[in-house]
Amino acid sequence: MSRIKKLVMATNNKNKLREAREIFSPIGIEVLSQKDLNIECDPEENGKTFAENAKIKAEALYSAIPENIAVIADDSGLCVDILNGRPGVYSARYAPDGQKCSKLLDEMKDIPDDKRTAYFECCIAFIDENGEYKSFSGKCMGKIGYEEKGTNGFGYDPIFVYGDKTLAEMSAEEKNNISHRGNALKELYKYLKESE
Ligand code: ITT
Repeated sequence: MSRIKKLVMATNNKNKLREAREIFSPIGIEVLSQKDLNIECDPEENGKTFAENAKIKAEALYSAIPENIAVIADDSGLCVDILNGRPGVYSARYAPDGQKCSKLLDEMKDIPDDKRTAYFECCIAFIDENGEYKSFSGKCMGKIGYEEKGTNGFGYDPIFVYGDKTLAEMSAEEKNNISHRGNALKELYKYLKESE
């Protein structure tokens, strides 16, 4: 069991919130949104790494909430090896939603199969109810496909191939079991259990 039963997620991305809830609700941790607390928070993400940006978001929300409640923030993105890790921390800004996958497929159109390796990375910044900060990260290794497949998930899921499927062809449970976000949140949960 975790000593933390409730936390608020510093995000404006409803898919991240949904995935965090899918992972944490069954183990007894309620994930509130900024909206649930009537807080608007969207700090400038000017860090150079996922960890820096996650910390910026977590600290901004922590200082905006009136009560002492634990906070998590997720900064994540897709890193393509042949593109030297791009779009990386710029994944959200790479193209508007709905054009991200097609733009990346276009950039990758002449890249052969063995050079299409990529990974998702997620950094979770956690600030507990006493203001103590810790960070956790997770990765998911895969490949960039040749076309968009599947309608589940969000962002780059339709072109990210893991095993023989894209993440958008997986159920929520299947994705959460192997995803960067799932792996990072599992690390956080392990810490919460150990630090009881
Ligand atoms: P917040 O900052 O408000 O949390 P955001 O969407 O701007 O939301 P990021 O700055 O962390 O979040 O950008 C991450 C982007 O990387 C996200 O918008 C997606 O395009 C992509 N991404 C992250 N996790 C993903 C996942 O599980 N599946 C597909 N794409 C993902």
